[in-house]
Amino acid sequence: MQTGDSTRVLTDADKSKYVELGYLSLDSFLSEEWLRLLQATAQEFVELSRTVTGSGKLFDVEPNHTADEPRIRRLNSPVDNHAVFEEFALAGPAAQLAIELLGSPVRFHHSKLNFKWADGGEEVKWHQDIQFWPHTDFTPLTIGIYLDDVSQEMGPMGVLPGSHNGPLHDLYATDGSWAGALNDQVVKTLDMDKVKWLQGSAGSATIHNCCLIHGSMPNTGNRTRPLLLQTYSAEGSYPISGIGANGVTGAKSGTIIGGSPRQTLEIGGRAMHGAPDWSRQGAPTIFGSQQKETK
Ligand SMILES: O=C(O)CCC(=O)C(=O)O
Repeated sequence: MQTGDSTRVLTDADKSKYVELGYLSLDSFLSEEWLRLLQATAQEFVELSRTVTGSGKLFDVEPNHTADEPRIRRLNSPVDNHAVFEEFALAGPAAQLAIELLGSPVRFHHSKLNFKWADGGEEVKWHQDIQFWPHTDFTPLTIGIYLDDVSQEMGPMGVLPGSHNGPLHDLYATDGSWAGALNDQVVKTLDMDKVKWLQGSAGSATIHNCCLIHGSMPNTGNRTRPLLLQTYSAEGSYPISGIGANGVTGAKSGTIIGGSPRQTLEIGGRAMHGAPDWSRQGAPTIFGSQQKETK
């Protein structure tokens, strides 16, 4: 997929800051046109959510969600569910931003729209992302777009600068179950005075590396906090199957944006040129490949 003309939005200083601190916050990143389009598309899903009574494949809703008073926690995989979200993430401004940071081409991983509803929308506890969907390197990053103005009481994204260079924490609870969050004892050892809360106007962007410790407080404000998130890695970084969400990240997961796949990768410091991707059309046998038969 091509991205068309890319408007450069990041300075060298922005890129250095991302490498050093593991995050960026870009105020008023989106054009008015894209912002209105994304807001209207998100609203279509709010209306659709009135027809569901509980969480399912498309929506994760709060227990008190009703048709009259929708309370959506998350729209799953927006890219697979609406052409506007697909265009935005796979060819539009989010894709261009990913290319600026990771180089061209990039590999799309997944998207989600976290609503964090008004008057009590739930917190996201401190965590790192990479344990949820390990890759062959640590290039994956997530680009978030606020679809409304987000002030402190609305539970903006909170990040611990520089923590992407620290340990990869265990996100299991002490009873051995998956918690998806850092253990409280570990959180107590972190210098939380350094946390930056990324407030921003509608259309602002947040970017965080997959190893950065981040989370957000409940929304105690009276407006919902829609945050559209999309994750990319460098083209040579591959999700490792059989662990976490890899393999269930949607039909568009793995899309290469801004060029062609090279099938080169490095694992444990050893480089190789891997076979083509046969995951969609099926693999030929070694006999067929060596005799040059087409499948
Ligand atoms: O919605 C948020 O505030 C944070 C989202 C997040 O960290 C995640 O979904 O991994």
